[in-house]
Amino acid sequence: MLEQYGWNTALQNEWDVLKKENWVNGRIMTQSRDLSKVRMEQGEWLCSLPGSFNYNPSFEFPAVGDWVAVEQLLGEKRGIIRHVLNRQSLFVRNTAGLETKAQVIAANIDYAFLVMSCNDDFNLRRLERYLIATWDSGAQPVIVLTKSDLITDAKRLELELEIDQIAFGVPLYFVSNETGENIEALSHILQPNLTAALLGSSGVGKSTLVNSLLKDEKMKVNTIREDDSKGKHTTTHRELILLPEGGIIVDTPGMREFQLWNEGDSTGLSESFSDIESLISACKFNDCRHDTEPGCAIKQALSDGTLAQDRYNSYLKLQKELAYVERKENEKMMRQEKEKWKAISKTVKKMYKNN
Ligand SMILES: Nc1nc2c(ncn2[C@@H]2O[C@H](COP(=O)(O)OP(=O)(O)OP(=O)(O)O)[C@@H](O)[C@H]2O)c(=O)[nH]1
Ligand SMILES: [Mg+2]
Ligand SMILES: [Zn+2]
Repeated sequence: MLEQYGWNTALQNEWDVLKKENWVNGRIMTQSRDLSKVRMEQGEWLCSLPGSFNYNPSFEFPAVGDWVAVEQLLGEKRGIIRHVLNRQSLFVRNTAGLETKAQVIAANIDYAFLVMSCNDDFNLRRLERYLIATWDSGAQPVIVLTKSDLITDAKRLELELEIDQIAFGVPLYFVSNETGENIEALSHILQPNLTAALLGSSGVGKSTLVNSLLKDEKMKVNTIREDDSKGKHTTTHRELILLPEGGIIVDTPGMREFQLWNEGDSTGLSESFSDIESLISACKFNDCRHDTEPGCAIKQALSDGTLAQDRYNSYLKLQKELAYVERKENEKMMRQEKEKWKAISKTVKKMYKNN
């Protein structure tokens, strides 16, 4: 029964070692500050989080899609989340603001459906960001362009060509909740027991897409028909939903800004920009700064037009952004380490004084 929700042998093996008396396994369906709805074998339970989870950064904080161990309250259909099982993938962003802070969007997803609408919302540079985050998450990206009913064939071709320049080999679907285009194809990707998360800006039609896949009006959608509703969020929390054909989908509130997260192990940039990375390896000098050096493959590609200036600029910008987050994280760690040693040396000094 939990297999329906994605439970597998790897999780079972981990669970066999981990489980204690009164502990029950389940998957987080929705998550608010300190309450989660968790799907157990026996149904849906409302579970709370002990104070020990309330710390920053919030990586360890249980998220939608997580498999957790719940300590059952004696004889009741509720409990306390005690442990998060190993995550098979994790989609994270950096919360907007001055401070860098990781925010987990969804855990254990097989596919990241990167949703943009064909009209107002479409932005190639944003798509690059989402792709990097997806490669780093461990999930497979699928590009979903919604509202295909609103564009001409010429516009469609143009979008296809643009995307082909930055997302080689990533599956791309033009989708319409109006005409039903490619809804069937998406539900085909979502084989039983596999999980996909819908990721994108507000108003692009994520919840409407869930309804199309459900063949039901379960999700609340924006009823005001503007091009793309900006700044108005209809969906307010992340939710995991079981589809009739067996797949699992996570609806999320639209993200206004999408900044990248990096713990120093990001390979998403190299994966997303393999075109640029292979040019760099063709530069004559290993330490080429692609500035005035002779035999620079980047400069050559920029001048003959095989590499678009916009794409190169984007690469440099994202590289800087990732380096910035990593530096901030290192600083934070060093500060914490320093505080720890300060506390230890204080205790030791006290001990000497007392002797
Ligand atoms: N023309 C057209 N309109 C659509 C399509 N899909 C959704 N819409 C409309 O777009 C608007 C926003 O749809 P939602 O599903 O609420 O968007 P969302 O991405 O879930 O937005 P948030 O929950 O705020 O993140 C609604 O008015 C939908 O009716 C489509 O395929 N074609
Ligand atoms: Mg929504
Ligand atoms: Zn160079």
